[in-house]
Amino acid sequence: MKLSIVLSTQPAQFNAVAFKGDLEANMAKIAGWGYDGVELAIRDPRLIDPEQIDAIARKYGLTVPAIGTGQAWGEEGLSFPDPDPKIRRAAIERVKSHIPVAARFDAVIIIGLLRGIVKPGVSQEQAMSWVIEALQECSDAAAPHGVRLALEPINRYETSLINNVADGLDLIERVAADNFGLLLDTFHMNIEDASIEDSIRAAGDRIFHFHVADSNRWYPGAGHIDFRSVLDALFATGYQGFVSGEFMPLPDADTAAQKAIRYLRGLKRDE
Ligand code: LER
Ligand code: MN
Repeated sequence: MKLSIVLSTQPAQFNAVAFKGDLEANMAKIAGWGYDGVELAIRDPRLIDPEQIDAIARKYGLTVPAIGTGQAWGEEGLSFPDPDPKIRRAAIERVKSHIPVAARFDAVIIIGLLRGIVKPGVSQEQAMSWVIEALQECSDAAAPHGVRLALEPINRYETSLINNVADGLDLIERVAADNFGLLLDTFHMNIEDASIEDSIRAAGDRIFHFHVADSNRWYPGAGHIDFRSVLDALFATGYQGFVSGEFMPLPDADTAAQKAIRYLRGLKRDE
């Protein structure tokens, strides 16, 4: 099992990103604890130097399996279904601007909260149709670069757009692009999906990336999700990607990261 953890390249408000601040120091620590990769949360690719990040990641033997884009929503308010066409366009262009970085790392581009919420005055149908058009445009732009996009079903308390895996699979049919799939997150599935394992089996080879946090969004092992069963179901689909830790920095980021890897590596599984 290849394990990564979310690492922010800029300061951010999102509280399940454990590591913020000095990139090299963080990568050194993360590699030292035995992680194989870092999932990079990047608000705007113009604010980072991909060559420098690549060099640091290589130095510590870390892969970059995925790029998170949600800070553009959290910090700037960009989203696909905004009633303002300028904001919708900016959200699409922001995702497209991640494509060269994603291609460099062979990383999946994550569409989490950038898919947005339904704002006042916008119908659910209109919002969904803007989301679908945006995802089609971004998937089409990414395809020639061999880059894949992964939409993350997110629980109802954060958005009313695509909450569970069934919604995600319906969206995949409507977007109809081979390089468009899903990022499944155990925290959200624990809230929204009747059976995490059944949802994983239903998503099958459309699972492009995977987030782990326990039921309380603490590190795996701190809540009541049965990770042994969940990970067995995930790898039974033929999943070859990373299992990426995205959990609260509690009791502190370093302790959470170390407890997570110790727990996940210690599970007796079929793999
Ligand atoms: C991001 O990966 C995520 O899981 C969401 O909860 C962001 O709000
Ligand atoms: Mn997530």
